[in-house]
Amino acid sequence: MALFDCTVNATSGNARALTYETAHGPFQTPMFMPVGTSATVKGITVRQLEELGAQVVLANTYHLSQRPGPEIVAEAGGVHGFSGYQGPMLTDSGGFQIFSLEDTRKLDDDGVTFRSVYDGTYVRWTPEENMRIQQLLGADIAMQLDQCPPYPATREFVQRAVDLSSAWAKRCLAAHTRPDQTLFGIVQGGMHLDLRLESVRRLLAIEQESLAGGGRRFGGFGIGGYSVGEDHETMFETLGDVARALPEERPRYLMGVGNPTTLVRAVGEGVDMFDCVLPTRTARMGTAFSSTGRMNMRNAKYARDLGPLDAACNCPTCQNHSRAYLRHLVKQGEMLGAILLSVHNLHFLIDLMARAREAVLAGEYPQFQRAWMKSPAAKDY
Ligand code: PRF
Ligand code: ZN
Repeated sequence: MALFDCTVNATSGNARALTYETAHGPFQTPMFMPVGTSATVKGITVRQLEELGAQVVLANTYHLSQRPGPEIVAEAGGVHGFSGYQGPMLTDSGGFQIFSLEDTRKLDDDGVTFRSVYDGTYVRWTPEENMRIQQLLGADIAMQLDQCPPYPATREFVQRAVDLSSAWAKRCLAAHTRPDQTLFGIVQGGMHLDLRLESVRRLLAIEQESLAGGGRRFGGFGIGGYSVGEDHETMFETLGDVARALPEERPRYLMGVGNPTTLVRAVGEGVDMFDCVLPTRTARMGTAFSSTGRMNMRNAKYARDLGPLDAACNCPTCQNHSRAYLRHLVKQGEMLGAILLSVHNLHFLIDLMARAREAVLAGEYPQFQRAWMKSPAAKDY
């Protein structure tokens, strides 16, 4: 297979199983991607990521561009050489971080100016500058610079975010030249189906124009702007139509979503890839996903519970440690508690998507989804 080729191995209902080729090997979908914001999945070693069966690991352009800086990462061999992770990697553009972390930012048609949370200095990003940084970071997949509107937002505000994100998509695609890296466009449009479909049409038109001029195509598509405060059902009113408006033979990546039940439902709507800090962030707060729903490991009911965290799980944490021990670690603020729960939560989502893929390959995804929705794991959704 050639670089960035995408093969549809099977479909079942609207769910898909893809294989995608990168310079650091293939990945297979449906897939959950652990988030390593600052080129580290917090508390987890590269060896553990491999053992967990992580396929693609994320890093964030915002954070790495501020510390240690893209030149230092590039000198170290890019995000792969720097972090030691040799599988496929993806950098998010950082657009989302600017719009969520920064209260002092100024948007204009040409780009965005913001104050770094690291040292308060002003930083100017045009789409071209963002591409320069992501090409220095050298992940296998780069994301376009986009604007993610908050929720709720007026229709006019969301329309402007689509206009700006489309204009930036075109400039990012034109500025992107690194041969061993591909660029994903990002769909915006808030909760308005017509604006979302307009965003898709514009991305595809930009790509056609680029190809006609001897330029590149998008390697896949991010679906941004969801999970920004709306409830689950609101997202599902439009998600399926948006996903299925995108080209069939390219990956669809729902950005920043990590709730297990949302993943199962989104795969059923034709989404292929996910990332989220949820499994690792909640682990650091003492919360575990499980086959019986979320567990708060601080709870006194686990004080003398010598059973495994989740009897249905075969991760290293569940193979080796009791609930009583995990509760003790979490209660004492021991760093091992956060690490062991992070391992378990990452395993939970990675394994869930591996099983989703098996179901698609067997032609049984609708049954898989129905069984999940009836299971106790879906209850605190
Ligand atoms: N855009 C980008 N990254 C993102 C998002 C987005 O809209 C979201 C929204 N859930 C998460 N991460 N570039
Ligand atoms: Zn486990």
